[in-house]
Amino acid sequence: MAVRYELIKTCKQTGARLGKLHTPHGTIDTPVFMPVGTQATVKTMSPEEISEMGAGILLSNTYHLFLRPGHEIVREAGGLHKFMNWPGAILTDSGGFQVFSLSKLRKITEEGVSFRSHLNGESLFIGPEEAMKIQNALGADIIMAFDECAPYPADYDYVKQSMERTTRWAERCLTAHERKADQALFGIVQGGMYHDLRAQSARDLVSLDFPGYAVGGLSVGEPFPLMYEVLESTVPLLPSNKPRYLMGVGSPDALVEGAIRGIDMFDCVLPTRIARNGTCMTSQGRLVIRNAKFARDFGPLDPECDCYTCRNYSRAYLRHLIKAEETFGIRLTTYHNLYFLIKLMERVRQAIAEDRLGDFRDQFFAQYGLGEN
Ligand code: PRF
Ligand code: ZN
Repeated sequence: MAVRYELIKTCKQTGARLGKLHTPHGTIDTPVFMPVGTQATVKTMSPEEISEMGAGILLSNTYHLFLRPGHEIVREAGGLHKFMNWPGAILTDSGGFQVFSLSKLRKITEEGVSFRSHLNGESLFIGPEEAMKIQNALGADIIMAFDECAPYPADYDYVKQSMERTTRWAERCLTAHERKADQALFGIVQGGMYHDLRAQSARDLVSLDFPGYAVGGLSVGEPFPLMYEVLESTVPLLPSNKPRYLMGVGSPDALVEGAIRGIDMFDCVLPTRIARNGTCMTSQGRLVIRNAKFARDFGPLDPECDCYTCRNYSRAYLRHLIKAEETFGIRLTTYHNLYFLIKLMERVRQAIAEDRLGDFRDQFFAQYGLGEN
């Protein structure tokens, strides 16, 4: 078994799970936030920095690495871990989602998705078999089934067809996956915002017996309360002895609310993306460092944070670097945002261990604020 989930305990106040994810590249404490390294790098960060901030698992993308440099080159390099010099665990997304958000002229059929590369317009195709072949070559510890993430909003019949096809694709992925001994293939529950479709998707995928399950198709523009409702109806249908991964979710409030609803793993480009335009997650909520009011603020970015950035640099200096478009500024805000989410999850795990995640949520939101943060 490539990946084994060990449930340590559930929080008596909320039902959140404290666990361990044992992988061929280390054991990860869960709930966990996974930084995103789309192109086999977490933008502007070295693997040493990522590891120093406490991350043990990264996410990378099949779609991007297939287009460039090509999965055969990564295989020749000895796999993704070696290629990018990352000793920890890696999860690769299947390409199903990225092909819809990035490529041009895509066409979905029962076979898979035909599309044109967003880099050079080349006509390409990825179906379940190709997604497995690419991910087998990349060699991540956890690989994802090829799915379709329905847009929001979408009508019932569209979402039903798409969800049922995603299940058929999941079966084809299981058949095509050639490295079951050292790569765990996770199934992805779809079904949009429709509870009965989510339930059908969960039941069908659970009967296929994947080593882990993701909840896909959320955080696609729906209001947060609706996402939480879908989680409440979906997560209880997943087996409690396997990990559960909420795809593409990374705002602090959704991480805490997701953990409370039984999610073990999260990923999102949010912390790294907003860092690059100078938006920082702090204990007091989001802070836009470009703001004129920080021009003479010589205090730390977040007084409650003890990351490298907050220990050594002022808001005024960070504002200057970001406004001057200096790479070092982006490195510092990226480091802080990732550190903030990684430490948040550490606090979430501690609160679960002490059966007080409900209290922690209330305290956290009283300071951080609510909303699309
Ligand atoms: N499917 C896949 N990757 C994803 C998603 C999905 O539904 C999402 C949805 N927020 C993010 N990343 N394969
Ligand atoms: Zn900091």
